Amino acid sequence: MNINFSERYPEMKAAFGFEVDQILFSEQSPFQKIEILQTPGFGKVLIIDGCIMLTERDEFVYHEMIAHPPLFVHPHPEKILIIGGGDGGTARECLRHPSVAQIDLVDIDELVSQACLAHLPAIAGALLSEKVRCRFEDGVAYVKNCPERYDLIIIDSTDPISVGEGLFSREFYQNCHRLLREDGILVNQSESPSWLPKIVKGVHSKLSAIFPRMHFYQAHIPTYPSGHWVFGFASKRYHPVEDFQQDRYRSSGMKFRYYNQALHAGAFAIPTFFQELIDDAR
Ligand code: AG3
Repeated sequence: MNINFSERYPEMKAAFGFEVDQILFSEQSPFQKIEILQTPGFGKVLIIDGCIMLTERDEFVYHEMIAHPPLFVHPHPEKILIIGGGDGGTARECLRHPSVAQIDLVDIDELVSQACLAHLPAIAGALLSEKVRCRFEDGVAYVKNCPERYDLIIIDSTDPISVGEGLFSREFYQNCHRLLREDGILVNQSESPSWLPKIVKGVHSKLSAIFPRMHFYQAHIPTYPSGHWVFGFASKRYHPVEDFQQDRYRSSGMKFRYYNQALHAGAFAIPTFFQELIDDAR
């Protein structure tokens, strides 16, 4: 077997590699290197700066889990802000909820969306919805000056290096808090407690200092570092499990490939080592 792409994990002195059939897209934008590869094992794969952003094989896990848990806790999610998410996968899942009337999507790099519209239309097609307003600018600056108010903010970022770094800062979270209505919810992709504990701990200490409720929930995403991935759920009012909107979930008739009612509650149960990591004040 020829491994012709591998994502390196410097923290672990390890890597994850796979065969590539064809390079469909490879360009350096002003912000980052964007590649879309055709692979025999994972379908098409979107890579940014050498890191796997999504694969056709398992993107449903990430996109269902970043969107539906908060959307089934908020009683009437209407207006959503997505920061990052230029591939369109998160917008696609949000649009499945009939109450969602407007999605503002702010991604720094238009080339990601253009590449995904050309090569991953089943994911990026959501960007063409009339409910979605795409703005290609820095999310950190957007939340600083934005006059809008939202029910839900979803931070679908890259890792906290390069352009993603500011999206993990206290000031950014503070501005997001201000943009949320009085019962608003913020969800962010928070990396891996197994292999990137410092990042997860940082997200916890910053968000729990700003929001009255802050919980993590987990998902198994095989093509991300360690496969053990978590999302932060920071909320002004609602409890992520007690306020699950069971009736709306049942009557929606929506079918998912990963998410379901039992998993909604189960995802918020976290392993002991992870609980100890965030309880440890150091
Ligand atoms: N967001 C990126 C998750 C981080 C993956 N990290 C890594 N491979 N080192 C995914 C965007 C999908 N909408």
